[in-house]
Amino acid sequence: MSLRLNCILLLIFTTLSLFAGKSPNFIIIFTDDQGYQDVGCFGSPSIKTPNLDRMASEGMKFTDFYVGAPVCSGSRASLMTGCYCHRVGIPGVLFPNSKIGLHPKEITIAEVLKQKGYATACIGKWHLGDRKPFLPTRQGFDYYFGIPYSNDMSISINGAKGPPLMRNEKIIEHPVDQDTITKRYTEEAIRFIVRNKNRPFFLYLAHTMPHVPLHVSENFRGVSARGLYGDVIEEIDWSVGQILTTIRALGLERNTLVVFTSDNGPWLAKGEYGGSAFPLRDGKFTWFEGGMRLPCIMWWPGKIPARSVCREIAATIDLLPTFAHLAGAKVPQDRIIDGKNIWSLLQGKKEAKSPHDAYYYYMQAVRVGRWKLHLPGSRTTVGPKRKLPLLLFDLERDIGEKHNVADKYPKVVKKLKALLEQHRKEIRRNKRPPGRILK
Ligand SMILES: [Ca+2]
Repeated sequence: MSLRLNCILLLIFTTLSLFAGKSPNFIIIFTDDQGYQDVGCFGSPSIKTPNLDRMASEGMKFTDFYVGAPVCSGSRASLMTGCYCHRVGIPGVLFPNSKIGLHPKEITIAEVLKQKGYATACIGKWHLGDRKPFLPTRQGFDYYFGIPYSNDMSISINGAKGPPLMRNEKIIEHPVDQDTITKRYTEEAIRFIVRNKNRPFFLYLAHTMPHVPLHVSENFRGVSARGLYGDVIEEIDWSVGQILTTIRALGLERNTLVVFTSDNGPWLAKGEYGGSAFPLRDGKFTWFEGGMRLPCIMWWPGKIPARSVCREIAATIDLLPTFAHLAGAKVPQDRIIDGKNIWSLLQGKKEAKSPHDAYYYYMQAVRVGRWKLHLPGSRTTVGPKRKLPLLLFDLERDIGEKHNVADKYPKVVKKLKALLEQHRKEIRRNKRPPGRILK
């Protein structure tokens, strides 16, 4: 065949596939309390994650990827709504039976994609309210299967205590057998993908692990050099492999964007049962980098360049607008959405820059390019308890936030402080309430 004919055929093929108009599938794999270092390709010295490493080598690794809160519910509120968590009234952690939940009128990623006829499933930890009006089934998901909050939270049924397992709006097991939970989430996820292979789908797979208490199935007990925590991550890695293998086996890899990240940094007080954020400072509950910067990998063969690394600031709040853009769906226009479309970053364009001139950490710190400013009193879970002063770090030179350079750069301090004050005022002015049950 001549080169020319080849070119023409290629052109016809490309045009046809462009006009096939097939909306892409989206999968978010969201782990719980997994630290920045707890993936092989993010530098773990002892945890083996061949599937995540392969995902990164076929896709894009994000080195500066942020969540919306250093704790579970706030982080999930941000992911689901594309907003800073204080804006949607869910900054903290919700407990079982809470009368508060993500407001039913908030528009989740699932609801955005529903406009375009997506099949949607939430499998795993929800943690945005377990009372009926707050469940995933009331927030745009066709199907829910999972533990509705953290696995260390417990309810009492007929004298037995522990977290429940739910299918849609019913408790189907109590207390849930957590040893098999990662495996069962994976099986449910695969069933959902296979069932919906011929239509666009959105799968939100939010693992219960590696939040303590750690549980792992028989096949993975004792496999890791990093002890039980490593076993748990290696089972999650297996799960990622199962999902990607299913996508490939169904021939969906050129039409499916898969995002892997964690909800907040490692719970360092748990010692060997918690993760590591090295080389970042601190972990969960704090807005040091270790609390809110997480390992992130995005995968879409043919669309996201293989072996690419993005060092621009990006965040979970950006997924809603980015998915909406790719699906041809509308981002809500009647309210403020903080996230931005980062499709140009995913395409690996050299000139692509973060759409965030400033990224805000939990109303307490701000990053502008290389600079990060903490207001006085930043929370810390490591070392002696003492009130920290105003801090300025140069993250380019000091990724571990060790050297406070506030005295050296008063102009930078002034600028970042003004931005942060403005952000705090703006959020207080334009925040929306959480959902509340009166009785
Ligand atoms: Ca968490």
